[in-house]
Amino acid sequence: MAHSDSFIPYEAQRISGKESAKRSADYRAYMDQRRSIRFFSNKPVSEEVIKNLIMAASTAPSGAHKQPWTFCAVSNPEIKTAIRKAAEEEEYKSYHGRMSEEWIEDLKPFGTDWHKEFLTVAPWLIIVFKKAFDYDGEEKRKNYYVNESVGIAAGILISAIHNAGLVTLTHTPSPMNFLQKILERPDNERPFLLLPVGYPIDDAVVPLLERKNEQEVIKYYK
Ligand code: IYR
Repeated sequence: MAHSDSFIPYEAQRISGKESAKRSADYRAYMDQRRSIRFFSNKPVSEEVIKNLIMAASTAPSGAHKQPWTFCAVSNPEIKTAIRKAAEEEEYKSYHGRMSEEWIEDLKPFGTDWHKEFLTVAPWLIIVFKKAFDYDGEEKRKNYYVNESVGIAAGILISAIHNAGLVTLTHTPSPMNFLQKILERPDNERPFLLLPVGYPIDDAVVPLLERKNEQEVIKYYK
């Protein structure tokens, strides 16, 4: 195998099979409590917490370890207002003609519409950008498996948010180039996902949904 000259020993966790079984069951149950929330409180969340969530996400594996992501953490009210205004303009057009009838029908159980109040109410918006390529000075450097890498980082971020007792929602206004403009990101960065982060209001509700069961999602080949 080709070798880097800088390999270091891996510190394995060395836990027993029994402990693995317990931890996996606990984590499964814990993650099963996660829900996408649309009703945010304006209760503040510290910058330290946001930093930890993002740096946990940034541990994600990535193609050739290029770490092709930037996370914009927005608490500035004027910027949140600008994002909400632009997102609602796009969403209005989507809900009034751009989305297919099937799509509108599929969204009925969630009660969503073009209003995106959470974009100004939640204390933080994290906007995940994918880096199509990187700049090394003037020179362009390739990134690999960018969508996969950034998708994995977003998944870890969502898990970290839940673990911190906070809630989020994967919001994908479409098209979302306006985020690149408002946040003045360079031309190698494209918006990937927008996550409001905060606490739910006391009387927040979520749609009654069922998750697919083991038989539906796992096909064993033993
Ligand atoms: N982006 C729109 C529509 C929307 C699409 C899907 I797929 C959802 O699961 C939820 C909403 C919006 O944010 O309202």
